[in-house]
Amino acid sequence: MPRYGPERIRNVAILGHSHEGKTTLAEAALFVTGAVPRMGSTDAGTAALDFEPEEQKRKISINLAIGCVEHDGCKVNLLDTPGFFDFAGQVSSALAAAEGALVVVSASPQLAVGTEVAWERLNESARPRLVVVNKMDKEHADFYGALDAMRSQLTPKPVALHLPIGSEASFKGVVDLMRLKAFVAGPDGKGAEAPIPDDMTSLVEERREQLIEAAAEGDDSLLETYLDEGTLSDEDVERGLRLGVGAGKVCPVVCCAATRMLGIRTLLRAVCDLLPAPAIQETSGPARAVVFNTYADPFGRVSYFKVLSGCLRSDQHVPNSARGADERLGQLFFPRGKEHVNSQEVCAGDIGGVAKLQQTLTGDLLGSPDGQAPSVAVPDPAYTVAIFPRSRGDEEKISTGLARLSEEDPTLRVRRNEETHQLLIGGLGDVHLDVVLEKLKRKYGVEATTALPRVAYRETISGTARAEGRHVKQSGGHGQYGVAVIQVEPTGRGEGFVWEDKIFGGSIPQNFRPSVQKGIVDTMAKGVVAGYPMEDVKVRLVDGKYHTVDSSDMAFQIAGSLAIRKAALEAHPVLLEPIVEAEVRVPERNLGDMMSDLNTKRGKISGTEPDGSWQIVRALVPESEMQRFALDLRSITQGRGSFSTRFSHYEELPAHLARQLIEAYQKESTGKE
Ligand SMILES: Nc1nc2c(ncn2[C@@H]2O[C@H](COP(=O)(O)OP(=O)(O)OP(=O)(O)O)[C@@H](O)[C@H]2O)c(=O)[nH]1
Ligand SMILES: [Mg+2]
Repeated sequence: MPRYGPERIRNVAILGHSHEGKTTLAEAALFVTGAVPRMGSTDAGTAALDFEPEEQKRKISINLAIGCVEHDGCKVNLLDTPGFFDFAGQVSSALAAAEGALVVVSASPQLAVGTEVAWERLNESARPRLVVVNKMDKEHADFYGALDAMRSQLTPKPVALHLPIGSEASFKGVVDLMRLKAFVAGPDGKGAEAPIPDDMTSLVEERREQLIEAAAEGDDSLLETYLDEGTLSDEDVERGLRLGVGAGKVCPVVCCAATRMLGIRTLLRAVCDLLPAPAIQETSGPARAVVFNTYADPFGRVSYFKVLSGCLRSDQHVPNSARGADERLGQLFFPRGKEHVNSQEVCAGDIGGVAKLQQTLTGDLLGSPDGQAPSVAVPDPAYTVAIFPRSRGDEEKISTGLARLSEEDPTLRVRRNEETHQLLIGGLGDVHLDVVLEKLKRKYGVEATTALPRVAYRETISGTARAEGRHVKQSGGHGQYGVAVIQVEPTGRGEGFVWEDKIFGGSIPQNFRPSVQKGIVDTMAKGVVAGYPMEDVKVRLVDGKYHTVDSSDMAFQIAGSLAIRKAALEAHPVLLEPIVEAEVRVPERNLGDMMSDLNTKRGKISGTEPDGSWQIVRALVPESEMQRFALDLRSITQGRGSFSTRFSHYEELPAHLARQLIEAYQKESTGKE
């Protein structure tokens, strides 16, 4: 592959609702430009870009996949992202490397949720974009319906750049409103220039007028010319569009039929014409690159990087100063899905890959440490489950596998809950975590199951009690003898454990009293009535008995433990549950449903606040009720809503719920003894 200067490179993220044809579009681009010998199909599992078994099984993209194509003297790196919301983390990676985006939609008047979500995402950084109306060949394909729906519901308002010639089965090409030329598929399958069909003249005129207006808004001086003269020259139209697109204000719409490979070359041409080239600090000088995505497998990782200045060369050593590492680069390549096009160098503005870096991870800079790596917000995990190995002894393997998987997936969070001793994995949804389990098995040979996480309840008491703990075994040999009598009462919330030694005289000698205390503290830490740590209890040691020969530290620890178990059960034990403060963002029309959902979750709404056409709901909700919230929110809002939670405080669990947990635990633990 020849070397392309940055001005002739376009890095383009492909975004949109699931199933609109993003991967197929990229496959078509690979095929029509001769980058691959066959047209891949996501239905048949032959797509170069959806090459992982988890993707082929579900017929959706899961990982960011990169394919480079050359067209018309331009090199376009297509970054195909998954449309499924669970894999939104991959969109972040793509946006870290791409200057521009293609938003792919179906030729339908129904605006998909994923289109709205992608649009909002791109608006956050005013990202330059083109809209691609795909599936023009399908029955009921409706280019103008799709265009009108987007123009009425999206800001900035998209504007047509290409118009389809024919529709459904007779779709055969496009009219380019900027060049005022028509392009149709020629007999050799390649695009050929053609006259604009007569029956389209007035339509073309009308839509070109709209395009010129949009171009005029790209630049103040153009706007003046336009207002003075009522029109713009062809060069000014192109310049205005380029400026407007670059500022994220003008969003031109093109159309195609990806499966039939129609409209793909004109689309690539529009990408080169209108989307911005990478902004490069320096084409010469020391090499600097940022790693924006990592693909992990048991044999080492593959790192995808974008060169910010200079050129990286195969077999070169480069520093990764953040990690204090010197990385030796192996063979560099340009990625095409799983295929690698080897290259001796990858230069400023371009995207490349390299295998087996030792320490470098996503987000790291390679080369000169000056300046900052472009950072992109990664969505926070919304759904967390506990993970367990299927076979005993596989804990280690699970941890290693998860560590590797989180290298390639910034939205996968792994942590151990010290209170419940569970290993937790957090992601964006249930499908996301299912895929994690499948990858653990396929790549790291370990099978795991999941369950909703154990909630970190706490135990305390609400009444007082007095109880005796008696540990006496004196049948033959050295006996065991310890008796402790305690009184318990609740302390203020948050005071923890309070110990009082109120023994007058020597019913328990001084040296054994700490043993009683230790027995009580250890038992409380493990849980007394329901298996959760007990706190906010004052224990008064009031009496006991000992034996000069048979008493021991251990015997008094056991006596203490028995005493607290008895006392706690009698002192009206209660459970405290963690309450989180949730902030939920939903479209206005879903507000009612959202409030009633939070109500059924025992939530207390603390307020709502409008945010444009959205509402922000704040509520205090028990953590146990929020465990499946990500899934419920998605079904209530079709995926538009988002939320965050943070721990607020502990509150008493309603008695009937507490009773269930206490009884279940008592049954289980008496069964064991
Ligand atoms: N008729 C028709 N079908 C298409 C076209 N493009 C894609 N499809 C079909 O639409 C379905 C989804 O295509 P994909 O390319 O996998 O969609 P995607 O946008 O990558 O989906 P995700 O990866 O889940 O986000 C497949 O069945 C394709 O064959 C098209 O131009 N015309
Ligand atoms: Mg896809």
